[in-house]
Amino acid sequence: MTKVMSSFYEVLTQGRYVSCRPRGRFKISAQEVLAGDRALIRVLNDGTGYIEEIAPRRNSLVRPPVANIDVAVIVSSIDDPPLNLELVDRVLTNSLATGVKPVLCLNKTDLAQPGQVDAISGTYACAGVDFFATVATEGLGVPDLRARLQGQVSVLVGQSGVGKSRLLNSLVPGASRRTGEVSSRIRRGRHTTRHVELIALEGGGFIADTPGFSLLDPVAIGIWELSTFFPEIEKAQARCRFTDCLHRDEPDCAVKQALACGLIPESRYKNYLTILRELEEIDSRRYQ
Ligand SMILES: Nc1nc2c(ncn2[C@@H]2O[C@H](COP(=O)(O)OP(=O)(O)OP(=O)(O)O)[C@@H](O)[C@H]2O)c(=O)[nH]1
Ligand SMILES: [Mg+2]
Ligand SMILES: [Zn+2]
Repeated sequence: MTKVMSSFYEVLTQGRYVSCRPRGRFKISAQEVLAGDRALIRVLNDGTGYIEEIAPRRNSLVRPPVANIDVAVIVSSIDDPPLNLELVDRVLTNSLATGVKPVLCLNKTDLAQPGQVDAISGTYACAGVDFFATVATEGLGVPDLRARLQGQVSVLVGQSGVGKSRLLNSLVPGASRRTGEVSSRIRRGRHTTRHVELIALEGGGFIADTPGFSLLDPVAIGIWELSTFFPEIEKAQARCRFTDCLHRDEPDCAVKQALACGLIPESRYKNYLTILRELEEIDSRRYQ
């Protein structure tokens, strides 16, 4: 399923796009289908088709409505909007908790101060996350990112204005002509939220642009589970004195020691604590 609109969906089968409408015995409605779904379709004589069955999903997102995603490309920019590593770590955590592999793309690196890109790249090397630096407007760094996404189903996520649409156009020349500009700024009041389109990548794979921000809604994560999404924290915590250490104010905390000697980046630890506090608040509200 490459595209889901309110009255029809588009299915790619054997190299051909088939427009499907709800009909037939099952009448699967647009509410039940997501871009990214794998479907069994029946093609009619006039070349259109309908869906008979949707295969079980490996994962799915609500915003944007996409299923069976391999990779979330978390796009941020050096400036305009300013870099926000707290948002990056939140989306990164939600992505991992949803079972979608995150990849970081730092865009607008033409606006970076000397050494800034290396510092951020170093921070996420500690976190074991693939990192790409790009200038979407000039195509810099785009071939490496394209190679990483080959054969995968990916979504571009990130704040409005970071350059997701420019990046998509740089990854797949001509993509905007096919999709039209999808922007949260022009989206207001129009029913485009369900309109997600997977664009075929040359050489295999698909990618979807998403307007505005996604993967930001809180995902149910247990407080003890959180550190599993921060590999550098998880690695250090084996040496904490208490096995139930949350690495806040507990004595003999190996995570705080690792932080002090630079093995854990400050921003990552700080964002871990922020997310932890939020998860605790959600928990306490649930048991009130
Ligand atoms: N300097 C610089 N500007 C860029 C770069 N990439 C994109 N821009 C500019 O940033 C602005 C926003 O880019 P978009 O691609 O529309 O941003 P978006 O993430 O799709 O935003 P939404 O659709 O609102 O979510 C545009 O004016 C782009 O030309 C870059 O690498 N460097
Ligand atoms: Mg856009
Ligand atoms: Zn600890």
